[in-house]
Amino acid sequence: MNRDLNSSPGDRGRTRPLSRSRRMRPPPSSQRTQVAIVGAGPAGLLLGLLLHNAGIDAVIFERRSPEYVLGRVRAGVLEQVTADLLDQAGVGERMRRDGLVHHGFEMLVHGRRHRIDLHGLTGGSTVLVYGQTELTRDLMDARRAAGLPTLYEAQNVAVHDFEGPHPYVTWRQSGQEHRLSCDFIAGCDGSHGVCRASPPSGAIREYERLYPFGWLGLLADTPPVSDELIYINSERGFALCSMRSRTRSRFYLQVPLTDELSQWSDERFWEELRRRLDEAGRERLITAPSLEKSIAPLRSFVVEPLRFGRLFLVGDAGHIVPPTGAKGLNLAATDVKYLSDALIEYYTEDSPSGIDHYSSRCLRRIWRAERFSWWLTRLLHQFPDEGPIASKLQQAELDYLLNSETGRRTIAENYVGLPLDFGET
Ligand code: RFL
Ligand code: PHB
Repeated sequence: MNRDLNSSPGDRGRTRPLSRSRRMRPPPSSQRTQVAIVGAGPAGLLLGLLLHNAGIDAVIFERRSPEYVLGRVRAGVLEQVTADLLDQAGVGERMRRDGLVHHGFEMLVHGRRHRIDLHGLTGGSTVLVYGQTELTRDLMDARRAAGLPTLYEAQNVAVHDFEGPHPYVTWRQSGQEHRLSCDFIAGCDGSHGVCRASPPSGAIREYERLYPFGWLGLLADTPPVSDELIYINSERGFALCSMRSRTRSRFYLQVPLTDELSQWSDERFWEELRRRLDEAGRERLITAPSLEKSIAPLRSFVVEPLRFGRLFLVGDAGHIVPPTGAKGLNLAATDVKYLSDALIEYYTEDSPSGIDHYSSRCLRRIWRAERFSWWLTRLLHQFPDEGPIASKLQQAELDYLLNSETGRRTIAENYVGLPLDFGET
């Protein structure tokens, strides 16, 4: 066991606070904290709050403004494990009030609808439809209310000496260079962050698959076309009808990677969606001006390991899934759970066991979700480069799965997500 976390016994006394004065939250000007968190997306904000609730200090560095962070439209579906974690962090009130509990979803395959009864097939599990933007706002509000330090618009954030006992973070703000010493660094800075790029080359292994298409998303104030989400496999390509509330909808279309946003007027989007929907969907579709429109490429990506001495990679910084399985934010939340438990164990029980197991515990769950997201992406999208046989094989697999209770249960079990502890290998 790596008890010393790369420090000498003499160092450990200095880097392991636990005296009463050290555990009080220092003002940012003291230039020292226990955990430096890079990135104020959902992973960084949730980690900061769980640590604060356990009496552990953290400072968050974010390169964007709060408005910019809240302007990104992303995830919409929360697993029960994620929703429970938000309750545990004390930010679940609005989510429980405004979130929509979904007992199932529909799959529209070549004009025929099939329902995946999540609740019935999994012995009572459901998912919660609640936008990532709202969840981020709840976390930001809780952080502000508790007076916790978040440095927005921090430039040139860099992480240093995390392989040794005295890591530190440097950044630039208002034209000045700053430095903050810490015990640990949590890299919650997403897929283009600085933390994943910081370990020496050779220390990190990357696994990647790119898909030959992207998702064009559109948000509009219009009622959902169905009470539940509809995942659509049509000859014209994948589409998804999702929602944020009873009056706000989110739609996605599979588009070629070469497409530009400027090619997609609202009119063209609605027309294409209509063509991929069935008659019942077309009848209920009410179009409205887009509030947001964006194209996201699809990617499966994992790095191993997720820990380098005193630096941890968390959420999208360590792994990306194609959004088809709605797993990205949920995985980020469970990484945070494993890391916060590990750090709390370290500070309160003087045990590095959770820290030592962080990477392997997360990776096992991550690979399960990567597999499901890859598989569902393959099942539901068109892959024109693979020829007509690929589409025939895909249809046969869907025919088999959707007409078998075992097949539908496989989809349902993966969609609602694994429990936090899912047994031995
Ligand atoms: P984020 O949200 O990207 O936040 C990282 C933050 O780090 C900041 N940052 C830096 N800060 C300081 N210095 C630097 N050098 C920095 N570099 C970056 C960034 O500005 C940012 O604020 O990562 P996090 O917190 O790990 O959260 C991950 C989730 O955002 C992501 O996995 C989900 O949105 C994925 N996802 C979905 N996940 C689900 O669980 N359910 C869904 O239904 C779902 N739908 C989706 C999705 C992602 C999508 N896109 C856009 C790929 C739908 C879509 C279309
Ligand atoms: C969304 O509402 O943004 C959403 C829902 C389900 C997915 C992906 C995205 O699988």
